[in-house]
Amino acid sequence: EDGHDLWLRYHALTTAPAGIDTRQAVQLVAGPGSPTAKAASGELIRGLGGLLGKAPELSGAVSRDGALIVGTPASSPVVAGLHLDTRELGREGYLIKSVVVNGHTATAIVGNDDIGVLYGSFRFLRLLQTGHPATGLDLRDRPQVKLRVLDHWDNLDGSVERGYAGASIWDWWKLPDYLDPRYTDYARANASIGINGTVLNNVNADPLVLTPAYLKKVAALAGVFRPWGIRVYLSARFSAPIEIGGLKTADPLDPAVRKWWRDKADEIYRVIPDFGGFLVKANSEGQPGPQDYHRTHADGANMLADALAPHGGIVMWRAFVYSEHDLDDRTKQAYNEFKPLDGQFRDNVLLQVKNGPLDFQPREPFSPLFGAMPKTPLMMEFQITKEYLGFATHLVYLGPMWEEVLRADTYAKGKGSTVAKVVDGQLDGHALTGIAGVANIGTDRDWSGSVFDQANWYAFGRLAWDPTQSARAIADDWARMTFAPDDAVAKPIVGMMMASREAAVDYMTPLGLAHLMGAGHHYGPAPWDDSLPRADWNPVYYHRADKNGIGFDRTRKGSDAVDQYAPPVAAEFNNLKSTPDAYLLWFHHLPWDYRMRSGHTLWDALVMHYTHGVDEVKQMRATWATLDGRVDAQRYAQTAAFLAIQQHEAQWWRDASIAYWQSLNHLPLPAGYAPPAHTLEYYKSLSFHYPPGH
Ligand code: BDP
Repeated sequence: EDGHDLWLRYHALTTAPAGIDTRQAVQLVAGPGSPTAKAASGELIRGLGGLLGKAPELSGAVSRDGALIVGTPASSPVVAGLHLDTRELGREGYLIKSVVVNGHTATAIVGNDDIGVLYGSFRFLRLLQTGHPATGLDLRDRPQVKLRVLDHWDNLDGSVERGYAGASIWDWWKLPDYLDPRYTDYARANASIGINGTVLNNVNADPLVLTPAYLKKVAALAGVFRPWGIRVYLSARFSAPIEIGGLKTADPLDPAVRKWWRDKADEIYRVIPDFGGFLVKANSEGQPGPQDYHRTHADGANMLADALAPHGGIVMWRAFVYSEHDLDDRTKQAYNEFKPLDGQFRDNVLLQVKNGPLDFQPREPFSPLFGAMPKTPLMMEFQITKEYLGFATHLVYLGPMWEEVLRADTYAKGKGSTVAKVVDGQLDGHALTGIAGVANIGTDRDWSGSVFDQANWYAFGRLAWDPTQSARAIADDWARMTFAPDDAVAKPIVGMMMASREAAVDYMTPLGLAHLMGAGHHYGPAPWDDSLPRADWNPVYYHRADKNGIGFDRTRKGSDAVDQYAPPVAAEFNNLKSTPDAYLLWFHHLPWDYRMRSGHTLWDALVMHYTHGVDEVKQMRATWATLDGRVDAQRYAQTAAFLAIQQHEAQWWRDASIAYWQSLNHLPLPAGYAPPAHTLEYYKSLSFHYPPGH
């Protein structure tokens, strides 16, 4: 097995699920219906065929026990005859219920629309894949978030920015004439976890994607994705009116520019009637934007929103903005820029905010924008691709990180104002809501660069559907579907996954440290680096370490980033005593001999955390070794080899970091802790010319 089948392997179950008689084919009562309805029954035929060893038989009525009744009340008389209450399912929701029809037991998979039925079909298959019986079922589910979107940082030349899983899966050269079967598999995999949108191109956008030749290619992909409930979106380059429109300006208040975008939107919708809208990175890291014309981000977003509105399209405007001219703490800049604009955006604009105020680090506190802009729908942006978390080889399950952010309490409207409630619209009453994940998908056979990186794609979809789900429960489903529905296999795997993120935080950036990786490619440790032209691109800017201490003072005595949070959160982080250890050096600059709650000095505690991170990876390797023979040889070997790389690199992170801090503080290591294997000069001398994804 090379991992290509993801969590949709449908290998034969060793014990038949209760309620299904595997001696005969399951009756599948489903109408022919729309392409989406066909996708649903097709998946059930494929899935049950694999799991039960016998494909179901299409049938007009239930005449045997164990049948499946699939459809909407509007399209299926059999479903309508069940008189189920589907009102609360809304759009895209479904119910799965054990019923009795014509004296026979059956399972109904019902939605108000075909896409709900498709999601319900995948859910039913998941139940069987994870070892649940097909009896006594009575569940209802619907997405808590409207837009559940993957952001591909794919370039038109086939490369992927921060991609560690091969090239872009979009074969622009052969599109629109050749539709690679992978496009359908991609859509199936996404539909199976409820993802309903995809931004095809990099936020550092090439305007060419908006030209007629490319729009035809985009339309071809949209056609493949449509039956699976997935809409396409494009990253729009703000200066496109100049670059491909021949205008002299891209000023959002200029009538000719506004007309250009309206015409462009009309043109797009002529070829892609259900086009989703635009994602925009503007005035960030050299990208053009409205500020080039002394206009605000709201002026820019609203212009595009006005062009898309007649067609029902939306704008996802990114808040990842910081400026080389702004001397304020970099982590404060997005809030400084956007908070004053609350209430100024059109109804079809979402602000897409990274989970933390800096940039997808192994750990950051939640972005203070969550809860601070009640009049604007804030869309969460997570990074699935592991740019800062060891690329494809390190086993780091991101579920716990995302859960930590979603469950964080903003206190915006008192206790219980979690980030999840901001994002799903509950807190401020928004109907337009969204979550985006920067995709980790490429042309590698296993899609994501490693088997375990598939779990991050999977968990993203599940959390986007319902941000209150547990990362552990999701890992458990994934492990059972991906490997085997067997405790002896799933439990150790879930254990490894659940420990993995904290391990990475510990060996890379413990106790609230951040942004200490190598310049540009972001591979490996370089806390000493001070070589980049912008101060806030350099690790030394973030750790502020010298012979006396370490950490970034963001309290009221320092940059006062704490006051961007609601008062109870600000008070918690401003006070050294109440700041959790996990965020200690994010908010405080402390002497090396500061006494931690544990009684250790800060320096000793740092060394212990680094070492613990490495030890956890050793433990993960040992756990994995016990699965030799219990999981297939190919995926076993890949994971074993990658864990060896991870252990080596965790050691490198630990040793290089400790060597550097010691060159500043000259302190001895706590008793029993091994010194770095090499000199600081050795770690500094390492260089990497062609790392992936840069
Ligand atoms: C940074 C990445 C860079 C992206 C940027 C972004 O290093 O490649 O372009 O985020 O999100 O983390 O725009």
